[in-house]
Amino acid sequence: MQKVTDKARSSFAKNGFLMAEAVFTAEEMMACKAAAKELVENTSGSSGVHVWMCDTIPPLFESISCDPRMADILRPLIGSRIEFLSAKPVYKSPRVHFASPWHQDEAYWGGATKMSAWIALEDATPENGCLRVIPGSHLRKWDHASVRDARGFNNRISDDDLGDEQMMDVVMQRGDALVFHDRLLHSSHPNRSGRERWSFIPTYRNADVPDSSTVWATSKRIADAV
Ligand SMILES: O=C(O)CCC(=O)C(=O)O
Repeated sequence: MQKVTDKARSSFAKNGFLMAEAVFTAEEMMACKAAAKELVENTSGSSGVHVWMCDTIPPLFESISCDPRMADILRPLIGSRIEFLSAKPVYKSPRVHFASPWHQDEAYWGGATKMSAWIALEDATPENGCLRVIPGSHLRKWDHASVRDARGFNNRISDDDLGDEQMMDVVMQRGDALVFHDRLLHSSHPNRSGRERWSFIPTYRNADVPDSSTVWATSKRIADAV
């Protein structure tokens, strides 16, 4: 079991994210990637974000999202009554040569604070499109522009609006999970590797906090007080 120390909790409060290393095994990540690939190929097949709500999610995605190892990491950050809401495999094809734009996830769903975990289904580097974050940006709400184009992500913040904010590349090994606040500004690098890049992002909230967001009709409790 991974222990989230008081120091890690304070760092999460200050920076808006927490890196948990080697949460899942390589075998588990390869199985999740294979399932994600098959499902995405059987639907649109397109590069980008593919969302599954918790009431229609395939069993393998649900078991990764609700795994007790994730609950152990989330409990000190969210509270003892954790609700799983939805999960998204993210596919960056070798032909995606543009960066995913900067945004706060909250701009897409509103309401109470949610947390997500960016789980690396394969090693993530600046070359293949790893995540970028701005530590501490979760402490305020940023104004997003509404944009529609082939890059997806209709709510965005332009690089110009970020001024001299300190950006950080999040280099990860397969099986690591980056838990982040839904106000943390994040984006991802273009994929210049010539190979596919897959990640998996489940989202959670505290069941005890009223949430005015209308995005989720259903949720699933994954952890109670221990
Ligand atoms: O995995 C990525 O490339 C970025 C995904 C992302 O920012 C999101 O789904 O909010």
